[in-house]
Amino acid sequence: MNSFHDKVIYQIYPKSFCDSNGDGIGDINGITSKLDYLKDLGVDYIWSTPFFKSPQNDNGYDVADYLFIEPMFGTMEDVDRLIREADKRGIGLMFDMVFNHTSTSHEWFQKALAGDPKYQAYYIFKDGDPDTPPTNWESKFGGSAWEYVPTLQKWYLHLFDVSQADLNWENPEVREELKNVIRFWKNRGVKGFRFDVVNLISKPAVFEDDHDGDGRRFYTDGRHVHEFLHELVHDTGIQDMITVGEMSSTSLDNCIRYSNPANGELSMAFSFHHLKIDYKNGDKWELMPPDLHHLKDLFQTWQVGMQEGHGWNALFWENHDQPRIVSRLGDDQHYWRESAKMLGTMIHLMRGTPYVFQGEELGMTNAHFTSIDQYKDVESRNYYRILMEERGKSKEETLKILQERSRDNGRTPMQWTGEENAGFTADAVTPWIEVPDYKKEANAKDEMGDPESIRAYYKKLIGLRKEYPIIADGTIAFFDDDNDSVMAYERREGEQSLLVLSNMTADPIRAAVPDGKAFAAGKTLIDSYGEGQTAAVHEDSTITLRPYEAVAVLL
Ligand code: TEU
Ligand code: CA
Repeated sequence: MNSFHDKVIYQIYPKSFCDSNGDGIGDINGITSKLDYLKDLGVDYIWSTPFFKSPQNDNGYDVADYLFIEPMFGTMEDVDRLIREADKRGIGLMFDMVFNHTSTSHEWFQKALAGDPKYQAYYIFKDGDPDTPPTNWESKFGGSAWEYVPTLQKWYLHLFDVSQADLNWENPEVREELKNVIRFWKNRGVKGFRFDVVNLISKPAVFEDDHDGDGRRFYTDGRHVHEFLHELVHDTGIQDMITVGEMSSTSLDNCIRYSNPANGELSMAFSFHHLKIDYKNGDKWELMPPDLHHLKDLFQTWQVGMQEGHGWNALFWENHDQPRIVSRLGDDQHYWRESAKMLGTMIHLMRGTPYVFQGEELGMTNAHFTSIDQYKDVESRNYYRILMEERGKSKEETLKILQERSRDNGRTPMQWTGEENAGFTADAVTPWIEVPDYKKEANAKDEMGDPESIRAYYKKLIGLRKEYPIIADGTIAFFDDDNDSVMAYERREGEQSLLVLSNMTADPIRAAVPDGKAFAAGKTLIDSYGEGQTAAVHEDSTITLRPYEAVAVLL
């Protein structure tokens, strides 16, 4: 198996990246037109979220045909050209395989609805009476996870939207169909794959009510998931390609198994525990300030645990489902640049492969929308109703929650310029989702010309990983455990040591370093306050970090 330790991946949400033909919707030719920008940033792969045929109820995660390009995004020729042009620049394309479910508009589901037993066996249909769903499981987007089909007198399972029917992976014919999808794209020159919620594919033998939760414990990291993944990877011959699985509510042990090269499953895994540290009682829709102690604890557990188990982490703060990190863990008003740079440093110098989500490298912020009409996301719109009607929140509270938690925070148009439509689409066009009024200075044009910009800093971080093998391959250990304000870790390779300290707060903080003298004599690789800015070491082997300062020193 290949290792991807020195690679950096850039995630594109095509709908919001660049509109090449003035219909207000980003498209494939838009991506192709920005390849030089990505080449300059220094990334190795692009992971694009799905642009396959889809009714777009969940912006493409409801796939109606895995082998056909949704016309609003372009054509197969456009995709071929994108792959070719990226390849010329040394950039590989990773496609997003949504294999846990299909759109209910998919031909397979339509045949199932028409009564064809072969295709009914592709999905999870259960007999039952119209008033009682087979189990009490809840959809991740709110409401029951089951939908009744009166003509069939059967229920089907949908862990996500009602238009996203779960596939039955226990059926070998389904697995063969999905392998053919991989083979098709591999033959067209795709260099890697991201697998959507792939730890949910194996459902239990018996479906029962969950009296303690929403049902996830019965299908998360399910009974055959490792077998199924191994088979998929093996039979399609993608062992040496870069692959990443999105793992929902997963465990460390399972992620080790998913990503340990000896198992022949995936190159790495996304887990989300570190992005729930501001969920009150684990509930996304209840606000709480971030628990930094918990964040430290989680990184330590996962970084060290994956290392011990020979697993490999995907490192990330953002994606198209998450709010913007500078608004979430930083301060997008008073310490916009400092906190964005600090957060980038913390992640990029850890053990794992970093992902940059479009606009993160510019310090793009949350949308700060104030009306429900501005939101487009199915989950946000469902919860707008649920929070008010079922959970008794006021309209003001609900809008405040969406401002913090909506997936649309990460889906506003990529800010190419500081102008009206942010250079995302032509001036006279209305983009499918609004460009926020909030931080117009977070834009590629202005930042490209500024050596102190967040973008220049991200470019430097990406370059460091390639220049210093200790970042790609060094071991990791954490120190200064008792200081909740500072994330402090050491990477080590042979005689070399790299110390990375990040102040996660708006207050100046004293942080301990293992050896003051050595630290003072070390070489600063990067500092969020700029070159030559690293603070002096005090007598007691501590340094003072300024608000949101991060520093990496090589000893
Ligand atoms: O997301 C899976 C997922 O469970 C979450 O990130 C989800 O959006 C969040 O927990 C809801 O609070 C993946 C895709 O990234 C997402 O865009 C899709 O909507 C989802 O799968 C279904 O395909
Ligand atoms: Ca377009």
